[in-house]
Amino acid sequence: MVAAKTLDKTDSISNIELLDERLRWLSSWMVHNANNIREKRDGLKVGGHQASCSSMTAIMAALYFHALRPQDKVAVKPHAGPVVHAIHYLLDQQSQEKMEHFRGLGGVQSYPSRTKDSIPVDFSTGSVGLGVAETAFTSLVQDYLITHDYLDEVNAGRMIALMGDAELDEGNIYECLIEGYKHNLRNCWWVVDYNRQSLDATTADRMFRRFDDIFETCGWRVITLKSGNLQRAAFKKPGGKALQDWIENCPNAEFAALTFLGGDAWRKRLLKDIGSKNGVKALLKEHDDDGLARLMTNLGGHCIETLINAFDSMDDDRPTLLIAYTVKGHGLPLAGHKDNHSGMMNDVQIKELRDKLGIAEGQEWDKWAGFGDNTAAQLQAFVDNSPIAQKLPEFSAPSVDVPSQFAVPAGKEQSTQAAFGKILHDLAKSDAELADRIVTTAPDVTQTTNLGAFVNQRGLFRRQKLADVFKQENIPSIQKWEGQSAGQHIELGIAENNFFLALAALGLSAEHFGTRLLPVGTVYDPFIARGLDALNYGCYMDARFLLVGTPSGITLAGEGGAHQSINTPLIGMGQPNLESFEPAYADEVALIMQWAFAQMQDADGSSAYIRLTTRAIQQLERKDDGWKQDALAGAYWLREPKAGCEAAIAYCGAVAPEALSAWEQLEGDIPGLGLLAVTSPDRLHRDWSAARAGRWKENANRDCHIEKLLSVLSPNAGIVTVLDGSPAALSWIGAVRGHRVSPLGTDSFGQTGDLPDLYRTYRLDQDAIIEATAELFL
Ligand SMILES: Cc1ncc(C[n+]2csc(CCOP(=O)(O)OP(=O)(O)O)c2C)c(N)n1
Ligand SMILES: [Mg+2]
Repeated sequence: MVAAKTLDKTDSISNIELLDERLRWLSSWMVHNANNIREKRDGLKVGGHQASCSSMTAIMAALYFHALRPQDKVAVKPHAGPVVHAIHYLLDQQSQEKMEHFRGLGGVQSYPSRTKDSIPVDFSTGSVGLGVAETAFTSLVQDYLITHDYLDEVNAGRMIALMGDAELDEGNIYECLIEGYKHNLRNCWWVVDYNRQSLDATTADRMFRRFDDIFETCGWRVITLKSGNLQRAAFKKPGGKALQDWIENCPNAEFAALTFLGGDAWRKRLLKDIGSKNGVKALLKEHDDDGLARLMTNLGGHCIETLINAFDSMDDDRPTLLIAYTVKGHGLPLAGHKDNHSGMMNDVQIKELRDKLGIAEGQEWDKWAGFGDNTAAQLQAFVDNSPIAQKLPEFSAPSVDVPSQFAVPAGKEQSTQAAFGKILHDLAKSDAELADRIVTTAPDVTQTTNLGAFVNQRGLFRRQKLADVFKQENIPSIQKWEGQSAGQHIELGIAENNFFLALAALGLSAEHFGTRLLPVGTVYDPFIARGLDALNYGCYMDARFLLVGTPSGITLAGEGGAHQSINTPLIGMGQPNLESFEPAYADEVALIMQWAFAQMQDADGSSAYIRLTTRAIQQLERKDDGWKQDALAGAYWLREPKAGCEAAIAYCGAVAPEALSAWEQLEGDIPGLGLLAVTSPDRLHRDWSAARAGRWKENANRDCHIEKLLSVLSPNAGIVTVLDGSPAALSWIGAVRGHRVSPLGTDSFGQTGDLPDLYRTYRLDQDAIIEATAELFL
């Protein structure tokens, strides 16, 4: 299954050259069709990137039709998306209809999407840099599976990123490089489409060789493909050395401009600069203008033979950066122009390209138009037997049993964070299969987020054994920090971006490798913002993980304004594919965690985010389990209101004691006052939106959970909402049935202080709740 296909090189080079050309055509045509031929209803530009695609077609042709192995996985530069679709079109795995609907509803997505595209997409891309780094974390996950005997080493794939050179400006690339080095990253290729152009401009010449240094320092092999075969042959001729030196020293912008201008401009410039050098005139004379342009742009990243030789040479598991020099817009009239990122060929230009390729008008979508029958048959056979045709389908891994309930940690006073740690610890001590599949991770906050007990029980993951020096020296420590291959905690450095990318990679283990892992990651709640794009990226790929943001809010008191999260409840509400909760009591934590592990495995499920606190509060005596179902739906009446009651208090999370004591103070004066325990503003709001949309879309007239809960109150009732976070997370509930709302919460930066001072200052205390409730009656 894993052996690379042996191909007759000479035959395959010429086939791949033709395929390169065909991919350039199909990707150009797809963009052209969407922008210039398909009917437009909104007057908006459709968009697409012909120059970015053609910059990469040779690299992609050489990879997909030669070097790829069935178990390898690829992240494709977002704006080269059309090229992957064209590849699958040649394999009859993509339809003309979807290509015609490029960037239309149900059509080929602008950027490769795991969840929205119909072709196999290993990694979504779009936010540049993230897909690249994701390959490294997926390789780490692969190693985790190998050392835990879930995957055979012989089936290890390479995780490959096909990246634009501007992606090298993204900071997350370097954070990932450092983390990769710590974990002995292997089986990872990053192939740079080094066209030295980004969106705005040509790249700074000063960067030459800088990337080599950086990557080599981090243990990577760097291979640079500067020239193609034609250039290398020319360099060997008289005058060739002068030409080579000239190319070496030519600034990026000038090279790009001359590329755009073409053969005549190249000739004039070369004659001016090096015409007097031995052999140069004669060398230039060997080529007509077109030939000279071809020679000058015969860079490594456009030369199939150079590319496949390079791929063939990378036959071990060393992480490798392959810098393939290219021209943005290669083979198109856009080549080299600094504005070509969103530039498109006009009608005349696309016609000229079509004619040059011998494609008749009306046959633009024919896979092999312009080739004779024999060549067409030969190419089809070649493609059908190529590596990409052998690509393994994604796996669907069976679910892991989740115990029907998690024991609630004992203790009259507990914090939700401590309860979370204890529940995980209990799982770690159990022989439940679930416990074996849990992988925990944290960006340098393992201990302060209560993951320590799990790690002590289940061990720190390291491919190579890592001694716990403190233990060896018999220095007492509560933390066992010995790394071993069987460990189940992946310790990461502090970079939160890496943390979220690791969670995403772990959360796709079922689909990528056929073994379901259940990742649990903890992060200080405010620093979710630091990795937010990576979190969004993981959710967009529908990776499944349990995120725990803790501690949170101004309840963090002494830690001050830089550590107190404010808007994370809104992040939880706004993020698709992530169900968020903020429990107040330990039994709610147990309930939600149990639900989350099932939800993470449900085909229509999602990831989950739980916002926790270190504030220990008095636990409740429950009469029965009646509250549980409602709690999972987002809220339950902790104190049931009387029918027609004029007021209610709705609280969420750490401020439960304040809400409860305010309720106790008020219920004598306001008989039947309700106290609503909100466990998930997110689920309440989603359900409300879905129910409203459902009335129109599916003609399904159903009440949503929050509507049902609030229907007990008088239509004129007022509601005080309170949480340690943005008040907007709850203030909306007034809109459900038209109740007046007085929202309490934090909407300015926190500061240091003790809890009574801060809750008073930010109006989260019992008095503030009483004042707000009283005001409802004014
Ligand atoms: C995080 C992020 N920022 C900005 C963009 C918009 N954008 C898309 S491609 C691009 C430039 C990419 O240049 P490069 O990686 O060199 O690709 P090329 O098209 O040159 O191959 C930019 C700025 C984006 N997609 N993601
Ligand atoms: Mg570029």
